[in-house]
Amino acid sequence: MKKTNALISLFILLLTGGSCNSNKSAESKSASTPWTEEELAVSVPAFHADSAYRYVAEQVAFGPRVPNSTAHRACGDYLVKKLTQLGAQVHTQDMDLVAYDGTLLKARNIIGVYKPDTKRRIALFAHWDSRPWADDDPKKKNRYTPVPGANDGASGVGVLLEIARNLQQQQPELGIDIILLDAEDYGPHQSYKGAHKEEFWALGAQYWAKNPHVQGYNARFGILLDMVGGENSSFFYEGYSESYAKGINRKVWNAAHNAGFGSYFIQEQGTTVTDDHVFVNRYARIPTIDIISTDADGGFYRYWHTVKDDMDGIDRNTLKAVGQTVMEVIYREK
Ligand code: AHN
Ligand code: ZN
Repeated sequence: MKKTNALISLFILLLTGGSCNSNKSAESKSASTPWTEEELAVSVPAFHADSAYRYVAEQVAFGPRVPNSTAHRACGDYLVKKLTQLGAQVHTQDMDLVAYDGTLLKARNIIGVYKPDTKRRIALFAHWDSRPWADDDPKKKNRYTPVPGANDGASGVGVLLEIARNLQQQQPELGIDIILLDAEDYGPHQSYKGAHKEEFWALGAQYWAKNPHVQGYNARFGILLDMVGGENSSFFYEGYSESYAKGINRKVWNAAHNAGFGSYFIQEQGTTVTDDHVFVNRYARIPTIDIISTDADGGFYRYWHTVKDDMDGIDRNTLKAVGQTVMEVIYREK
């Protein structure tokens, strides 16, 4: 009897590819590989969420970082200064980018390099611009107002600056590049009547992926952070990341589970998102994943592209979960 039940269960498991939720035990949901002795021997510094939170707030305080605005220029200067203070060798790329509607964007990618002479490298990405219009706002009157971009933009950069602060204190084996991309979020307004193309997004990433800051640049893998500060965030395996860099997804989610952040990093498939990493994979051919918060229905952050994407929505616990997880990965890499 028991044996028959077990066989039926196995049969169902095979039929469903093991993805049936009701059939999944708590244990199999949080399955992860423990670190090896060698990996465990590494001391990974503590990511300070308060410090990351401050870096997020400092960007938001400039106002919306919309390309061609004064706040955008000032925040760019701040980021260059900050990365320099934090001991990185800083490269900037000033670009004239053409938006979907023909607007010329004076844009700037900002890259902080640690251990420039090391061949083995990891690239960490986030976009530092913010969206010119809150076109997902529930109120019609707000849909041409710029978003504060606390979560959508500043959160990823804030986490990377806190990682940079740690890199200055303790260097991992590999060289690390902190790559702050511009003009991610100047994609067409929802009211736009023309064709919506994915190349309208992530303009700074497309530039960088075709013209990296160092000739012949390569990295073992890349990690993009997007919307990593929202309250009650969850992170699923994003679709493009799965097709281009499945092993990196597993590595990162495994690290999260080992570090106790399994409640944030859900080991299940999520949405497919056109984001900076798509072009890094496609043009620079660096296997790169996107850590991007989505809910169980695949929707983005609740205040995504609304005027409420401000500091009130930023939760230090989420910054910590993501920041510590990325540090676990980069410090244990040999
Ligand atoms: C699109 O909506 C096509 N991509 C979302 C990428 C994004 C926008 N991430 C943050 N803001
Ligand atoms: Zn956005």
